[in-house]
Amino acid sequence: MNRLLIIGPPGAGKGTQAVKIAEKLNIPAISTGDIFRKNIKEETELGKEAKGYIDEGNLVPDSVTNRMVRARLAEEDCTDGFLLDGYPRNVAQVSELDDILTDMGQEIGQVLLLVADNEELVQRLLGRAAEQGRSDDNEEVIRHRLKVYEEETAPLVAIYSERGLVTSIDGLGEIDEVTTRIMDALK
Ligand code: B4P
Repeated sequence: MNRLLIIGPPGAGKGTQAVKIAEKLNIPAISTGDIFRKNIKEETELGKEAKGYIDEGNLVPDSVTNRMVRARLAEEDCTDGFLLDGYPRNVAQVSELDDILTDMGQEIGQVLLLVADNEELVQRLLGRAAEQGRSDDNEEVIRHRLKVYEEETAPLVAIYSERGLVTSIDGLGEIDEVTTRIMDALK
């Protein structure tokens, strides 16, 4: 059963690849960032809670994020697998995801780690800023998001490596090349 996580720094291509891989595997791609952005656009209570954190490049509080992910994973389309993009993002969220999956009688199958160097990441995100104008894609906030990744999310690699779940993927090169690398790396 495909229960996959994709992790990596901002701009590594998580969202880009998650959609493509999930489509090939016929499972839902669940992006916490996308869910937050949709709620911000629709001005829901969740969106109002998340907006300030996202605009500054900080993580949204775990209480908000965990509740949202638990509800999403309980939906019927996740029964046969899912690809989680952007969650978990800190050590506390790892524990919460363990609890959620235990409650569902499931476990993580594989963790895909997308790797790219910082300057490439900044260039990609500035490129997206020019095209899409996302509120957290300006250079100051991008550099802060990279710092938050190093402090909060990078430690997850060791945790999941100890469980034998991590596969590193080179995130550089054409988008389709990276997709092929990921498909070849799936167990
Ligand atoms: P995300 O939406 O996850 O944003 P991201 O880290 O920038 O990744 P994204 O998936 O959008 O970009 P990608 O690398 O695909 O998070 C945004 C914010 O939401 C966070 O800062 C936080 O505030 C909040 N949040 C989300 N999850 C949370 C959680 N669990 N807990 C708390 N807070 C949370 O792509 C970037 C750019 O690179 C794109 O323009 C793309 O076209 C380009 N690109 C991708 N692959 C490429 C390639 N191979 N070559 C060239 N360009 C490429």
